[in-house]
Amino acid sequence: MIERTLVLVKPSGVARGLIGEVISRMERRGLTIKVARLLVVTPEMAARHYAEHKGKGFYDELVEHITSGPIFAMVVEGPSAVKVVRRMMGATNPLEADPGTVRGDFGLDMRRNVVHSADSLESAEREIAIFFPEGGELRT
Ligand code: FUP
Repeated sequence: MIERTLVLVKPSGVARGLIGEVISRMERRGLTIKVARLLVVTPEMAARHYAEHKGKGFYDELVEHITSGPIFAMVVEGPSAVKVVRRMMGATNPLEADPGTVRGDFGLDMRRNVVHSADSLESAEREIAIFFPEGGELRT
């Protein structure tokens, strides 16, 4: 099934110049970038995005990092895009991420794990609405 998902290059990835690397991996795989933007995440957007983690020990650091500088947000489309992209990004903890994945190739720090991608179709739509309030479709 053709799906769409949300991918973020987090401030750590943008600061390290990895936007192009992440885009290029997805393009080479055959996925399509439907819409994209560079933006600074507000504390309100961060709270919506990380609502499931509120109250956990690492929550404050998570919000601090995601709001610390520009991020690059993308809506990405392709066959089974949610699962395919998650596998390409690698395990949440870069120490466990396989080589060949973005996190496995570029990260060692859980708090600065370079990228995020939605973990289900429901999360993808919820998250797209946060970063693309106009709907995540390219407008002419
Ligand atoms: P992911 O879906 O892979 O981005 O991971 P989660 O939504 O589970 O976690 C979001 C972020 O919280 C991760 F990028 C890293 C951070 N995190 C921790 O720091 N400690 C944890 O135990 C779990 C997640």
